Amino acid sequence: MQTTESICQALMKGRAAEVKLLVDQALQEGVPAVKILNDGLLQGMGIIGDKFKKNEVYVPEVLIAARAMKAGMEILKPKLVAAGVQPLATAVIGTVKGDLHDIGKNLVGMMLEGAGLKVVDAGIDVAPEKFVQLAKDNQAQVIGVSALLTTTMTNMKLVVEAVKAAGLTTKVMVGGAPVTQAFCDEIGAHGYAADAASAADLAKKLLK
Ligand code: B1M
Repeated sequence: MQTTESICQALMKGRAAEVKLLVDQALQEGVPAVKILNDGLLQGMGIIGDKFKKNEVYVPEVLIAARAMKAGMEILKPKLVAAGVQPLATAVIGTVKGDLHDIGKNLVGMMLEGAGLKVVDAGIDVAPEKFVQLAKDNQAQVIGVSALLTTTMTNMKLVVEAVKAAGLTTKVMVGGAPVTQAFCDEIGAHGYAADAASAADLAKKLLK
């Protein structure tokens, strides 16, 4: 088995220490950093994302896979930077104003990173102006807004309006338990995803 395939397998099992060792081994073998990223780490995270969508794995498996990816990235990141590899795009994510739930939002962030995006996490209870400011500061192509409460999801509309008012072309995607495609359409957001793995697919689609 190629080392990148072993990295993919170890990541899917959430074996962070093994992923670290294998990434190091692949680098020693002269495998290019970008190949290790694409065929090892991102491949593994992509498979976990698909399994998550099909309910073949659940939140804990995604969390430990993401932790393993992070461990591999610690070794790989300096090599990628040295090789001039750029992230696919930048996404600012956060939970909408008034809302303190962040477990789903964090999962979305992990899946976006797993899809090759740089993620700027604005945190929870994020005001529309803060989303806009961070999008500007980081030249983000995507803003991801999460809401878990029927009382706070309405604040997503304010984010869409603030982005428009600032003249940004940044795409706004929304999600969270009470959010639906119909609500997304109603507030004029660019896209809705039902789960974290679909959010990563959606972000890539919105970038095209
Ligand atoms: Co809260 N809470 N909570 N809570 N809480 C819910 C959401 C609730 C449904 C519970 C219930 O009554 N059955 C209910 C909302 C009712 C409603 O509005 N319809 C509720 C309530 C009422 C409240 C408080 C008002 C309670 C109170 O104080 N009286 C309060 C509000 C505080 C505030 O935010 N201002 C409150 C507080 C809390 C805690 C702080 C205790 C805690 C949050 C801890 C934390 O997040 N760090 C909490 C929790 C844990 C929950 C439940 C139990 C679990 C939420 C969760 O993390 N789910 C929840 C009940 C439930 O869902 N069973 C509940 C797991 C997570 C992985 O799923 O976040 O849906 P989820 O994310 C999914 C998708 O939605 C999607 O991807 C994820 C998975 O792939 N997704 C996106 C999420 N964001 C996305 C963004 C995207 C795309 C997809 O694109 C950008």
